[in-house]
Amino acid sequence: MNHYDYQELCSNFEYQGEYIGARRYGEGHINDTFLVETTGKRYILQRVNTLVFKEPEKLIENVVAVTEYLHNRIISNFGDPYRETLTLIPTKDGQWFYKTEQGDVFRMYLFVGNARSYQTIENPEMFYKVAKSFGRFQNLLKAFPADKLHETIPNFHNTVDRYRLFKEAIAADKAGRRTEVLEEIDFLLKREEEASLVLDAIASGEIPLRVTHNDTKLNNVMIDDETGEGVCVIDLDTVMPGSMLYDFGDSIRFGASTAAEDETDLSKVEMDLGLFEQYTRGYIEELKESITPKEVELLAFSAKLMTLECGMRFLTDYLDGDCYFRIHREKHNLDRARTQLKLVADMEKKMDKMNEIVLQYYEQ
Ligand code: ADP
Ligand code: GN1
Ligand code: MG
Repeated sequence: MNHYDYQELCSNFEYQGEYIGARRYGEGHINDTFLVETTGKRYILQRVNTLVFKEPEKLIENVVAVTEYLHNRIISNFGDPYRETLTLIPTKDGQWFYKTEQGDVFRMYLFVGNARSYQTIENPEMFYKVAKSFGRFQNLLKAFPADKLHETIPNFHNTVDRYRLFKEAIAADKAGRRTEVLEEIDFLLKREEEASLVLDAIASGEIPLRVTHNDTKLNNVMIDDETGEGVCVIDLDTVMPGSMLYDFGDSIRFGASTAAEDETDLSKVEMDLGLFEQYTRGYIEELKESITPKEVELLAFSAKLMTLECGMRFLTDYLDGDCYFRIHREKHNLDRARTQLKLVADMEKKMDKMNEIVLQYYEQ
């Protein structure tokens, strides 16, 4: 990445106070995130990853539309809109992003204070609260006009299309890594048949398209330091029409794992049924009124599907030479892919139990 003069970059935005400094922040895999300290408030400065988001102007339009809508909804619920959703800071010439001469796109947000995002669940109750947060987020957007949203990444959770891209990557073998990962390739190809279950149910109208978050990783929710409640859902770049199953499944994939996403000791990696239960309890509690029988039927399966899809995306990127997800070491994407496949295998063993848990909370 280029070296920027952060003070100069920030000076394009309408922030309050005098600039003190900026440092790299957070553990996202996609954008470059910086915490900006000033004598006034704190801010987040982000360089949007334009290899991933190929039409950044449209991405920003989505974020503006969604955050404006959420601000109003939160105000009508007597909440604090500057804390309970993201707030974009405009540039001095009234734009919602700043484009450098080289074409890099930056945006600035208010920093959500007295809260943190976590990489692992610290106690089961925390995961229950995270589930409620993502459930509430979806409820807040229930009446959002979906046709206002651009598809920021086409086919984002189209698992069938992800298989197509995976097979293309195997065939091209751009980085010459195919022979090293034959076992992982085989594991994924054996499970291709199930890839279309959710898409088929959407196509037949059995499950509805909703406005969903689509990237419901634990570190995309800010948890209040005092109350432990999920206070703000962040990373709104993939808010698009989707299925609630994507949001549920992706949360389980990351948050219910007993190990980090990039753990190299696979004996540590399992899907914790206790955490699965806490999340299911919170999610169904929030969405009981809208969840359909078909969604209930596919809820536990969606955890496996999203984990399989994510494992396949990591492996595809490994085969392609690590162009999409930011890596911090050699074979990082392979390590990530392997944890996901281990989780899939573990979920297959636990699927009956997972389905029982879903029914228990749905029928309660
Ligand atoms: P990425 O798309 O790369 O995942 P995110 O938008 O999720 O980027 O930001 C990365 C991290 O930065 C988050 O996990 C969170 O810790 C932190 N972060 C992002 N926005 C804010 C904010 N407005 N206030 C506080 N922390 C934030
Ligand atoms: C990326 O941006 P971040 O780190 O929250 C990715 C998700 C993956 C996740 C895997 C836009 O999420 O889809 O599930 O990594 N986001 C995008 O950790 O591709
Ligand atoms: Mg993120």
